[in-house]
Amino acid sequence: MKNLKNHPKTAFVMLSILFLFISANVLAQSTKVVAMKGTDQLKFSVQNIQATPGQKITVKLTNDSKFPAAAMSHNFVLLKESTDVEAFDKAGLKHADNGYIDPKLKDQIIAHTGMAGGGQTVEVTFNAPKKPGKYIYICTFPGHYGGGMKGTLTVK
Ligand SMILES: [Cu+2]
Repeated sequence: MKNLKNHPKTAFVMLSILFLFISANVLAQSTKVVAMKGTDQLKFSVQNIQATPGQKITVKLTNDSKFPAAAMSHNFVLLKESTDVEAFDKAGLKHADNGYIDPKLKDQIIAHTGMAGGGQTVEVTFNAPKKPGKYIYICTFPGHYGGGMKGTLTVK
C-alpha cells in the first residue's frame, strides 16, 4: 500500500467512495421492507404496517399454501382512504384475468401486487401516502377479504 500522505488525490478518491457507500446505505435503510405471508386461514401474517408520510415501502407477500393456485392465491392491494372497500372487492369478482381487480376502479388503488399461487412470492415497492391516516389493504381473491384477509397501513 502506498503512503496516502504522498498521494492526496488517491486519499480524496477513497474518501469520496467511502462517503458514497455510506450515503447509499442510509438511503437503503429508509426503505421499509415488510415481508408477510398469506395464509390458508385467509389472513395476512402482518396486519399492521406503520410508516412515515411518503416513506418508501416494499411489501413482499409469500403464499406457501399447498393448494392449487385456482383455489388459494393471494395478493396485496392497498386502497385509497376514500375507497368503498366492500364495493371494490365485489367489483373484482368478475375480473379473474386481472387479479380480481376491476380495471375501472384502478384509480382507487395506491399499490398492489399480482396474485401469488402456492410457493410464490410477489412484491411491490411504493411510497406511503403523504397524508397521515389509516389505509386498508386487502386480498382480492374471491372470499378472502370477506374472510378477514385485510390489514391497515398507518401513516403518521
Ligand atoms: Cu388471499
